[in-house]
Amino acid sequence: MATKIGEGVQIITTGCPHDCGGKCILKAWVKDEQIVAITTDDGEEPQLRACLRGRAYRQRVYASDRLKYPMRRTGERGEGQFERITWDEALDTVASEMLRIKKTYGPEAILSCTGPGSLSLLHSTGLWLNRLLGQFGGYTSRHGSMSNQGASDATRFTYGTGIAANEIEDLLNSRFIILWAWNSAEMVYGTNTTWVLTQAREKGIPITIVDPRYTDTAILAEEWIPIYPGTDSAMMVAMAYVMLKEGLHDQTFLDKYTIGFEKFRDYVTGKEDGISKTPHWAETITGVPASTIESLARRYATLKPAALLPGLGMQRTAYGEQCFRTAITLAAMTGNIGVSGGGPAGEWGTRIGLNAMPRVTNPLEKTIPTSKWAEAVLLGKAGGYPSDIKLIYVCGSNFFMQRPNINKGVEALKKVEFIVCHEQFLTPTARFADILIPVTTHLERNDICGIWGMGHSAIFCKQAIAPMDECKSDMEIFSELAPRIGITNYNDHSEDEWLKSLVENTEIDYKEFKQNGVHHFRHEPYIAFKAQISDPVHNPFRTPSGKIEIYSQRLADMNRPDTIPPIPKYIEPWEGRNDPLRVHYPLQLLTTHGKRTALSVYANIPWIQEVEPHAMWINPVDAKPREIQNGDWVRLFNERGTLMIKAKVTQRIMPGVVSIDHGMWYKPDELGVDWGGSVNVLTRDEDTPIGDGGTTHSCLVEAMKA
Ligand SMILES: Nc1nc2c(c(=O)[nH]1)N[C@H]1C(S)=C(S)[C@@H](COP(=O)(O)OP(=O)(O)OC[C@H]3O[C@@H](n4cnc5c(=O)[nH]c(N)nc54)[C@H](O)[C@@H]3O)O[C@H]1N2
Ligand SMILES: Nc1nc2c(c(=O)[nH]1)N[C@H]1C(S)=C(S)[C@@H](COP(=O)(O)OP(=O)(O)OC[C@H]3O[C@@H](n4cnc5c(=O)[nH]c(N)nc54)[C@H](O)[C@@H]3O)O[C@H]1N2
Ligand SMILES: [Mo]
Repeated sequence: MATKIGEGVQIITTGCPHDCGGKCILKAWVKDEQIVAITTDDGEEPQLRACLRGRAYRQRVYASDRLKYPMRRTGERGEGQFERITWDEALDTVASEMLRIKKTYGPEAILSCTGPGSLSLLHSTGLWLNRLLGQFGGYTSRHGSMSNQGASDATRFTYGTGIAANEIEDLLNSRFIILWAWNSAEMVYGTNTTWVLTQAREKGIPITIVDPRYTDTAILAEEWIPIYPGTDSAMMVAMAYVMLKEGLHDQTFLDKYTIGFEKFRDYVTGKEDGISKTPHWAETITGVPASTIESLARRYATLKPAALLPGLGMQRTAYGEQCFRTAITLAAMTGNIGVSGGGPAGEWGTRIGLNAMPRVTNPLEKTIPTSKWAEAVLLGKAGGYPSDIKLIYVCGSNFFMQRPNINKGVEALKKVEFIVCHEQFLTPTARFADILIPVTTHLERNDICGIWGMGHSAIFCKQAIAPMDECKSDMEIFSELAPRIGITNYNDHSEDEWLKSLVENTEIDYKEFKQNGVHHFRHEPYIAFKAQISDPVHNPFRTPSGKIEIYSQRLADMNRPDTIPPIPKYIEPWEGRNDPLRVHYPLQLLTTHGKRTALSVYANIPWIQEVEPHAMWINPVDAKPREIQNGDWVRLFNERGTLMIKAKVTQRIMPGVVSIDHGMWYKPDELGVDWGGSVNVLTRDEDTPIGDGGTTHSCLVEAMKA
C-alpha cells in the first residue's frame, strides 16, 4: 500500500524474502526517492511484525559495501581485489566461459550453487539460475540439505508425506507442549510462532524445553532439560521404555494406525539386543537424570492432547534421521496424531495457497552431496563423484562459508577454472569470484512472498526505490545473459505479468492484493493427518503399507542396519561424547541460528551486530580449568581449523558443550586462522546416512585462552 503521510513521505508496504523462517511486513517510508525509515505491521490481526533485522534493513540497502557495478578479479582468488567493468564486458565474459567450459568438458562441468538469498516467489534466487542452466543443456546440482534432510527423510519414510505438523495456532488447544530443540524466539520459525507460544504460556499451558542451551525461548518454559547434542533419540527411546513399563501407551492407536511397533518394543525392552533402554541407560548417554526422563514420559503420555515440536538443530547431527523417527513414534504411542492440540512430531513445511513459478528441470541427473561439495570438486570422477567441476555459478548463497569444512572449500575454489557470483555484497564467497555481478535488494523490485508455516498469508512486496547504482535483479541479468549463450526463449514475461500469474485462479484479487500489500487466507488451523485418523479406510497414509511405518521395509531394503535401521534407534554419533577424539577435543560444538543474522545475511550490518557481541557460549565448569573469563579471546580448534572468538561464560549452556551462532563472515589471517568467528572452519563434512544431510552439530573442539 502506498499511503501519503506528512510532507512528501510515502509509506510503501513490502516484505522480507530472506531465509529466516519468517516472512514479515516491512513498511518503507520513502521521501525524495530515499528510504528514510522502516516500520512494520500495525494493521489488523494476524499481524506480520518484523524483527530487528527487517527493521534495520535501511542500513543494508544503503551500506557502503554494497556491490555497485560489475567487477572483474585482479588479484589472486579470495584476495578480494577487483576492478570495475561494464555490464557488457561482464556478461560477455560469463557467456564465453560458459560456452568454453560446456564445449570442452560438457555441461556437467558446471556446478549450480544457488541458495536461499531470496525465497520470494518471483525473484527467488534458485529459480532463475537453474532455469538458465537447464535450458543451456544441464548442470551438476547438489542434493542433501544442510537444513532439514534428516527430518525430511524421517518424515517421508514414516508418514509417506513431507509435511507432518499441525498449524502452530493449534498449540493453544494443547494441555502440554514439549519444545524439543526448538528456539523460535531467536531463530524465526514462522512469523508468529513465538507469539503463539507466549499466548500458550499466558493460558497456563505447561511448556518443557529440551535443549543444551537455555535459549530466549526457554524463558517461556517452566522446565529446561539440558541434553548432550546428538543423543536425543536415546532419551526418547527411554521415554518409550517408561510408557511401556507403566502401560501408558495407546495400544489401540498403535494397532489401528501403525505397523512394526512390536519390533520397536523388542528393541526398547532389550529383547532384540539384550540391552533394556531404561532411563538409567539413557542418563549415561544424554546427561539427563533418569527421574527427569520418567517424569517427562509420564506427562507426555497422560496430559492429552500434548504437542511435541521437534526442531531441526538436533537432526543436524550424525544419524540425524533417528531423533525425528523416534519423536514420531512417541507421538504415535501417545495417540497425539491427527488430533487438535496434539501433533505428529514430524517435519514442518510450507503450504502456500498461490501458484508456483514454472520450473525447468535439469536434463542431467548429476548431483553431488551439498556437505561434501568441496571433496567432490577436489576429487571429481576419479574420486567416484559424477562430474569434474570446472565452473561454479553462485546465485543467492554465501556458499562456501555456509558449508562444512571451510578450509577444504578454499582448496576447491582455487582449483576450478571459473567462478561467477551474483551478490549484493562482497561476501567471503564473492571474494573468490572471477566476475562479480551486482544485484538489487527486494526494496528495489516487486515481488510476492508466502509465509513459512502453513500458508496463512501472502505479502505483496512493492518496490520502494529505484535500483541502487548499476544493480539489476537476477531475473533481468539472466534474461540478458541467455541470448549470449544461445538461449532465445528464456523469459517472455514482464515482472508484473509473472506476479499476476502467481495469483491467477486463487482466492486473491491481484489489484486488491497489490493495493493492500497483504492477503490473509482465512481457515481453521490445519490438523495434520486428521483425515487419516478419522477415516483410515478411505484415507491411508502415503506409505507402502498405508500406515505409519514405525518399521519401514523400504529402510530395511537399504541393507545398512547399522546406520539406517528399519525401526528408530539411538546410534552412537561420531564426534560425540564417546568418540576417542575427545581426548584431544573434549567439547561438543553447536552452530546455532541466531537473532543477529538470517544465515549469513546481516552479518555485516552494524545496527544488528550491536544487539549483542558475537561470542562463544561456554559453561563456567569448562571455562575455569582453561582460565577463560567472560570477554576473553579464545582460540577454538580441531583438526579441520582454528577460529578466534570472544567467550561468553554462562550457565545458559550445559557443561561439555559450547555454542556459536553460525553465519558470521569468515576472515582468515595469513596463517588461515579465522578471526570472523565463522563456525564452518571447524565443522565436519560428513553426511546423514539416508539423504546426505548436514551434520554440523556433531563436531568436537578444544578451547584455549588466547
Ligand atoms: N533468526 C534466524 N532465524 C532463522 C534462521 C536464521 O539464520 N536466523 N535460519 C532459518 C533456517 S534456514 C532454518 S533451516 C531454521 C533452522 O532452525 P533450527 O535448526 O531449529 O535452529 P538451530 O539454532 O540450529 O537449532 C535450534 C535449537 O536446537 C538446539 N540444538 C542443537 N543441537 C541439538 C541437539 O542435538 N539436541 C537438542 N535437544 N537440541 C539441539 C540449539 O541449541 C538451538 O537452540 O531457522 C530458520 N530461522
Ligand atoms: N555450521 C552450520 N552451517 C550451516 C547451518 C548451521 O546450522 N550450522 N545452517 C545451514 C542452513 S539451515 C542453510 S539454509 C544454509 C544456507 O546458507 P547459504 O546458502 O549460504 O545462504 P545465506 O547465508 O542466506 O546466503 C545468501 C546470500 O544471498 C545473497 N542474496 C540475498 N538476496 C539476493 C538476491 O536477490 N540475489 C542474489 N543473487 N543474492 C542475494 C545474500 O547477500 C547472501 O550472501 O547454511 C547452512 N550452514
Ligand atoms: Mo536452512
